[in-house]
Amino acid sequence: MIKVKSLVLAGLLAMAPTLAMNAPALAQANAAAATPVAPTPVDADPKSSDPGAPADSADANVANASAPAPAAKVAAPPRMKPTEGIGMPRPGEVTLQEQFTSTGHTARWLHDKMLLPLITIISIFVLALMLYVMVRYRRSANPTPSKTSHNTFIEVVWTVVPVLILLAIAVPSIGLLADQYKPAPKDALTVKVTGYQWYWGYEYPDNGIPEFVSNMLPRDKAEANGEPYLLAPDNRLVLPAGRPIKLIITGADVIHSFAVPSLWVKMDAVPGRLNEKSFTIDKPGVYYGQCSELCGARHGFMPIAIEALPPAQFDQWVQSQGGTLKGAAPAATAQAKTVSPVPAAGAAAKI
Ligand SMILES: [Cu+2]
Repeated sequence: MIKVKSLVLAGLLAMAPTLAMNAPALAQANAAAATPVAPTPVDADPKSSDPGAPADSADANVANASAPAPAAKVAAPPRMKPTEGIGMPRPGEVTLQEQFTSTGHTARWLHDKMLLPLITIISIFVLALMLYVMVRYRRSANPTPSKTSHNTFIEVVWTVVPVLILLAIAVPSIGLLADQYKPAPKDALTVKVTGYQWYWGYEYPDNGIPEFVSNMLPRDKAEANGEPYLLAPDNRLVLPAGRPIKLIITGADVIHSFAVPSLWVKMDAVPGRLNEKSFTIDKPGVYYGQCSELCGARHGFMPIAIEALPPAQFDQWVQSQGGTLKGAAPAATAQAKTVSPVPAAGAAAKI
């Protein structure tokens, strides 16, 4: 026994210098690992910024990532105020949120104009039929029941009618399903979305804007901004309205899900896989969403806000982040060519 103890002691002594030497390195590594993960207050996180000025934090990132510095400093457009009840749930709401993409309009039409009326009519019809049978054929009113066991006509009807109803639903439903996974057009703006435990990272490869992260705003800051607490992050995903967008969605650690109900967007963010979601936002606005795949302790605290800007303002925002415009705006042709895979002539027509 004594021998074992002394062996353990000797072992520990032998390891002591190694441990001591590694301690600072370990502490450093831990600190580095903890920095982006810690759910720190907005101001304390070096990658976050004052919610009133989303541009600043991304500026810091741009500087760190040795992106080409812009010739002249462009001011970011002011942070857009959300409209009450738009791009967010409304109190007491039972249907889908108001939609702002074409697939969203189709989906809402299918839900509100087709599925809801159909299930209501069918439920009422079946209930009425049952009530009628219970009253009309009760024992006192119908003492000698009929022995009928087959009625070809009725059997054909109750087989064929449901088949026709299902076919009628299938046509728009399959179309909607296909629309949801339609690949983005070639000129779409690509943005990479990465889910982390527990925040989002956004990167604009087309514009040369490196990744910046988006953390939830604490209650006092969200309320001071006039934004919904638990839905409002510090840095928003800024996108152009009216231009096709391609989101490349992935996860860094576990499976998350990038979901914005009012844009009909919900796509899993899976580590090691690049999922694609393309859409065009109808009009400028702030559209809120949340992580929709249970991803750990703070799953409920990694909100999403998409700020859709008019195209000109979006370009201003890109420049304020030190990014280059996708395509070939005459002044930035030389820079843009290096960034954009789109031929300059085609791209010029777009701008
Ligand atoms: Cu998540």
